[in-house]
Amino acid sequence: MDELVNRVLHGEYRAAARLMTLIEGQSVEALAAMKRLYSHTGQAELVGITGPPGSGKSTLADKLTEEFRRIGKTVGIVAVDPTSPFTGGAILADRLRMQRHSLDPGVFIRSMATRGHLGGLARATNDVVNILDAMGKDLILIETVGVGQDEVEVVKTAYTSVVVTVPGLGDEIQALKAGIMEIADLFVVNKADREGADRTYLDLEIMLDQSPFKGGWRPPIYKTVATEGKGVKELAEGIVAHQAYMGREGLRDQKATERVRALFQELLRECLTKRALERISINGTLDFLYQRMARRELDPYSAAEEVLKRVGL
Ligand SMILES: Nc1nc2c(ncn2[C@@H]2O[C@H](COP(=O)(O)OP(=O)(O)O)[C@@H](O)[C@H]2O)c(=O)[nH]1
Ligand SMILES: [Mg+2]
Repeated sequence: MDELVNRVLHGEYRAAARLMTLIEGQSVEALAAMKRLYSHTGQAELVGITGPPGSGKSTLADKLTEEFRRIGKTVGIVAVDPTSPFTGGAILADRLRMQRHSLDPGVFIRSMATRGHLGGLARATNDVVNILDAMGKDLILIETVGVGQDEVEVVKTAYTSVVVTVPGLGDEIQALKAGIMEIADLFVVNKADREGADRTYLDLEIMLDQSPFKGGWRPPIYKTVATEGKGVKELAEGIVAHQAYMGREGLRDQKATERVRALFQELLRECLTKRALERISINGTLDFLYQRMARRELDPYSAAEEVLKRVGL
């Protein structure tokens, strides 16, 4: 494991991929490695890219990567997309995009399996982000579909959040408004080659006019055609400007603390639950307990309190 950690710290691609696989499999050794890597994290810029499926997030991430490579930054991409089944077309397109960068040692791309994370997707994503950070990647793009709570949690951990929309999503913008709208630092109207882009742009402008925005930053809106790379340079500049703003105002440190708080609480929840359940299970199962609750011989409220007492809390 020491060897693996050292190789990750030297930015070795295969070692990082191996550790990420161990993390996804919840291995105990992986946890030991994460402990050792932690002090080497904190340098990377974290950029979340969220929006509905098919809005062009992956294409944008790909083109942004090109742009950031041009200015000499190394890039990590973490793609979290529960709507992309492994057999689906989107993954195929993602694979092709990944291949384009596969010869560039300055780029590392990882797709997260969205199922089977005992510790939660947000936790696993955080670990992968930390590995990329420890590897020395300057910028980490985190692509998620803005659907579930899990994905929102993931985006919240980024220092800069880009929300992607496309023309003709009138209702969707309303929905966005309620949820991830408030976390957007930059907006993108992608597929600006399609009809209605100006309208969507205007809708967003109006919405921004009506909402009190955070501090001194009014989220700018960019029109892009990701497939052609149009508007991507401006978007990259906008991201850099936001990073500078965050640093200047001390907001980056604030976000970093928030990120650590979320990670710590998630870990604590995970450890406590695991230990407590182990303590009360018989032959590795809790079925007897659930059956008693189902028969109404025991109520789950008292049972939860009883468990805490037994672990000394
Ligand atoms: N017309 C047009 N198509 C685009 C644009 N950006 C992406 N696409 C296409 O939209 C589809 C979904 O893109 P993808 O990046 O996989 O979306 P994601 O699901 O948000 O990651 C792909 O077929 C892209 O080629 C754009 O600006 N204009
Ligand atoms: Mg995608």
